[in-house]
Amino acid sequence: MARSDTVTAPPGTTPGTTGQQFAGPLSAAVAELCVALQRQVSPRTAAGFGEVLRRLSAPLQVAVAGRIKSGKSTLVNALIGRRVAPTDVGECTRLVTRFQYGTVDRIEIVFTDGRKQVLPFDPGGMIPASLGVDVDRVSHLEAYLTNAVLRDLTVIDTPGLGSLDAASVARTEELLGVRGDELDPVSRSAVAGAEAVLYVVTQGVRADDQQALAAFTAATASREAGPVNAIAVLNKADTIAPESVEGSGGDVWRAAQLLAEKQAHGLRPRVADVIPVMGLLAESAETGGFTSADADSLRALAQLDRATRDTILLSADLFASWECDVPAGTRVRLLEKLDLYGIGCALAAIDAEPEITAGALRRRLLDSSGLDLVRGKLGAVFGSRADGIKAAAALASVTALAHASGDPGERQRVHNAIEVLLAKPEAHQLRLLEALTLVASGAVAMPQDLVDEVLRVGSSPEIAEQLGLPGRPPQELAAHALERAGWWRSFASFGATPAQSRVAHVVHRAYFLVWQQLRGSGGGRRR
Ligand SMILES: Nc1nc2c(ncn2[C@@H]2O[C@H](COP(=O)(O)OP(=O)(O)O)[C@@H](O)[C@H]2O)c(=O)[nH]1
Ligand SMILES: [Mg+2]
Repeated sequence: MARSDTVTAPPGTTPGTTGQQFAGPLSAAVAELCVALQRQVSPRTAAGFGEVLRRLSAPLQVAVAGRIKSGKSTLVNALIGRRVAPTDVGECTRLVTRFQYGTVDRIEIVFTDGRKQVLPFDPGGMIPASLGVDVDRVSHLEAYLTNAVLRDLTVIDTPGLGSLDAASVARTEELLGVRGDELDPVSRSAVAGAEAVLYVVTQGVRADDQQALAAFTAATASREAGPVNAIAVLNKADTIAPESVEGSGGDVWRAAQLLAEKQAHGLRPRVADVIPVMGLLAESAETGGFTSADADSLRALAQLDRATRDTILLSADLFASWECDVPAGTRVRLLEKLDLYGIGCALAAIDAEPEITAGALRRRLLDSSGLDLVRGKLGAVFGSRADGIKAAAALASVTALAHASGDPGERQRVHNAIEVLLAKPEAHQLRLLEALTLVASGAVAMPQDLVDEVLRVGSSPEIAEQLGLPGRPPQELAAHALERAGWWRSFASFGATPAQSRVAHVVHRAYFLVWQQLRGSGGGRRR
């Protein structure tokens, strides 16, 4: 594994007492709890805890989920910065593939009986579209790659729910933990699930997408996806017809933004917001798919007379088939890499700057794709919260393993140990994540304005955003935090159900800690 064999701690990690590196103090605390509990439970449960420990020191596990053909594999390639996952057709698009960091590039087929077999890359450096083995006996693929992004993130590409192929759906669900109760509890269900989800939707998001999202017990088999650990993208933004979106003013990005906001509304509170992206453009620009030969072809297209150019840009069919000086094969290749919108962007860039280099053109396409925003969001949300997400997922796994043991004494010991951990002041962030998940999933009902407030406090890494007062001066933030702390304390005592009251205490404390922090930074004192 990447982390366990590093000698010096990567930045932003916390060393544990056992010599492993963790995403932060919460993960380290849960790891200590696992080590201590291993001596007090049956060998079977202890083996499960060992698995939890192993995962705690690994990078955050993010599943890329969504309907088939929504562009998941394309986006995975763009994020990793390498065209390695097959897209469109082939056996592998029906399998779950885990992309993780390794010191040498290597692919392994993992069979359902646990056996592994090395799989050579295809001549293009991709996972071969056909495996040459009986796919029905394959559990999933493990791809170890040297790409730096994977040091912090293990990316799990999924075939997608909603595909017609029942077997692929079953495999995806198993890996994400949805059907956890049917699996062997020690080795799989409690620990195999993803910890976070990047959910890919396209223009026509449907009700069953939302059901699928709700069903993702993302963090582990027993935890749901919520705004803490789920991000959604509206992919294929380039294919949106702006005239079909009111208020877009004919602009594709504006149209995508409006649609994304609408979808965010429908998906809330499962995800905090939906970011538009053009995965194909991002993939081509980021993985070397877009070459200087492509830039030359685009320059040739830019030379065409205006009438021809306008005609072929009307539709992909016309673009590929219309008679003109640029060979049809060349045009089809451009379509495959950039689609019509990307080609239009490139031509506009060449018009504005005829001497533009292939490198600069590639950068323009990357900027147009919106990938940087997705990366930024991944960093802000998953990066800053990896510790809490991993720790919460591990605690859920520990609880699930204790339950699966069937021994009431064991269950009680585990329960007590978790209570002790959660009672410590350092564990506040974990309690806040738990409260947030309870409120987001509707398990604890609250008036909508309070739900929104809890979500804001719990799911933003920035204090001013947590308080809903971006850009305001520290004194104002401090006063607001104190006021809300007081309000939530009285809500906890008066007029709340017991479940609401527990959440309210946690929110009160969150505001109190924010206030302390603001006071500390303003007056030169730190807490
Ligand atoms: N126009 C356009 N096509 C895309 C985009 N992303 C993916 N595609 C295409 O959609 C098809 C399905 O993509 P794939 O990544 O295999 O989808 P998956 O089944 O969700 O993994 C492929 O032909 C991609 O080239 C995009 O942002 N825009
Ligand atoms: Mg795919």
